Amino acid sequence: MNNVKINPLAYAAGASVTGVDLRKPLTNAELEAVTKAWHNHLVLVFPEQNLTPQELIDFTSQFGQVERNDNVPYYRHPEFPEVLLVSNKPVDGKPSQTRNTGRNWHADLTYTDRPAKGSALLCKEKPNVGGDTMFANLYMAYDTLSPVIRNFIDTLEAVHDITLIKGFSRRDPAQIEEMRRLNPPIAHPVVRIHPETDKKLLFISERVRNFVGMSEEESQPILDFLNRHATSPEFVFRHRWSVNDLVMWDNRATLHVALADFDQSQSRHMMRCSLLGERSGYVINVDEDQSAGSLKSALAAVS
Ligand SMILES: O=C(O)CCC(=O)C(=O)O
Ligand SMILES: [Fe+2]
Repeated sequence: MNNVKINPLAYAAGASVTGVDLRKPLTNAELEAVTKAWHNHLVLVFPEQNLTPQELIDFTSQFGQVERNDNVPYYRHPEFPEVLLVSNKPVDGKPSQTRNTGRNWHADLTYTDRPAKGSALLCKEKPNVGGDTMFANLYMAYDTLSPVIRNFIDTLEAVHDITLIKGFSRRDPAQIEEMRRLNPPIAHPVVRIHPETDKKLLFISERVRNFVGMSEEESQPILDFLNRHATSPEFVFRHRWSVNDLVMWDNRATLHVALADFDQSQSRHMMRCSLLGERSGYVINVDEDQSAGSLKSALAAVS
């Protein structure tokens, strides 16, 4: 028996979860109910959860191993490296480097060999209006492609590139250098099978540069189509935050984007914990891969 109540918030994804206090460990029955809802609705909204950083870590760790953010070792909570601060509040008098985090459609940590299993984001301060986050259902994206395209993408691999994070080049140069060094371009399959639900999904993102064996020129129109398709309004749930909302998403089956639809002079302050995903992909030598497929090399070969 448990008092957990699940209420769907949209067709594509999203459900609110009430009747549970996340400051305490979940009972087995609660954990089971929440996990089931997570797999069904992909994005869970737990309102009125005023958690401390430690409580956020403890809650998240009930769903897997919590990440320490070593691939992007900046803006972690000073005492809790597991907690990333996604905030527009100045740090030591300087603009926060995470003030524009998540401004293009992405899943977390796909530029690593362990894209996150899930992430939990807790809202501590928000602007009067806006600062919404949108989520897109990647099962729907896959299921609604024609058999011909599905067949085409079935064995494709996509090169995920940290430098395609929107606004990346405006970050601190020393941090850019370090983030590139820690996260060389990595290839992941475009079609993945979710390890828990066994369903196929379209694992695409706006942080993909090209497909393996294809030039950027060849890849771009297909990428544009797949990203546009995956983020069709019909597949999207839009969350309007309240303070102390905790939102936990299935990072393997969704994309998300943080909208800059708010007055930046007002504070928006979030704490995030991510769960380590299974190992996937391989580091790719972009120069070698590109020279194989590029139009330029084809022309050079015939001249
Ligand atoms: O701030 C948000 O709404 C989400 C930012 C983001 O992409 C993330 O925390 O993973
Ligand atoms: Fe994100």
